[in-house]
Amino acid sequence: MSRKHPELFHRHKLNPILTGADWPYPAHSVFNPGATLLADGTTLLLCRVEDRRGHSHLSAARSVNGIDDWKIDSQPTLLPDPEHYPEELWGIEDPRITYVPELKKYAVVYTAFTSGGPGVALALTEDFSHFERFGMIMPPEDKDAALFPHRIGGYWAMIHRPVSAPGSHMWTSYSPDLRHWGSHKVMLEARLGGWWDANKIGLSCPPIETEQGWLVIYHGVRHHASGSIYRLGLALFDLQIPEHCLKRSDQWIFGPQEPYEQRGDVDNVVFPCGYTIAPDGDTIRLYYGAADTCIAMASGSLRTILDWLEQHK
Ligand code: BMA
Repeated sequence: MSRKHPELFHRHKLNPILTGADWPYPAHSVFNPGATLLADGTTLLLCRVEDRRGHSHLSAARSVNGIDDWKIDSQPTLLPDPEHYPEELWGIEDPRITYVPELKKYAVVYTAFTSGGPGVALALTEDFSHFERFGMIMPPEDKDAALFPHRIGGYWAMIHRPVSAPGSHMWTSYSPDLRHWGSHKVMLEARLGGWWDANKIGLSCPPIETEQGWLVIYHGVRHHASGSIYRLGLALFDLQIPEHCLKRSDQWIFGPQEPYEQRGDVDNVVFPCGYTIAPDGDTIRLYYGAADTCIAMASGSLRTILDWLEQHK
């Protein structure tokens, strides 16, 4: 047996791949990007951009190779619109992108933040230039949400993370029309006590459809005397009943380790909101916010990740 933990995700040597200094307009920090591959193979990141008020908006960055030479929208791509959507008064954050073939549109599920707390909002887009806003679809306190790419049992399905006193767990909810949500089911609970994912967990990227089930990368928050540590774990869910957990890793698989992950506006945070899968169907790239300050990428093999989960469930 090796003395080292296997590295399921390998950090890119050019990390961090995007920082506020790359922005075409004043940006304090850029982090927690949603990600997708466009039809022509271009990688699009929808980045959370924080300004000096402390409020966030979303801006698109596009790159042919998904690593460098990013073309960043010269103006914010999606701004909060508190006049029409008061729940966005303090900004919009942490987008998760899902391409929905039935609609031929991308669903962007993001956090809308106001004095009432953070809630879950939805917008649809075909081109990341025009957006059809649905407003808040889950009231506060709720975040870390993403849509499944197709209906399950005839209904749209979404993962989200409402907060309640006993703990912050992941839930699945269903909708006939993307506006009205119900049939709420607990999907994955935060563990207790000394676990790395005790008390508070949340979805990282949108669920990944594999032959074995929905692969879910989630974050666990470990609170300790001098702060908290955001790390990632794995779980697999039934394709037809996505709140039914088939496997869950006991160990975390990725955590803050490099200086850009350990030091920033919020120390010790790795926070992916998106991934892309290469045409080989196996190579996954995880795009993540590092220390709430910049954007980094790490890649792995889906087959290797699923094999590891089988051995460590
Ligand atoms: C979470 C979210 C993320 C953030 C993380 C660490 O609750 O708000 O946007 O990256 O905390 O600060």
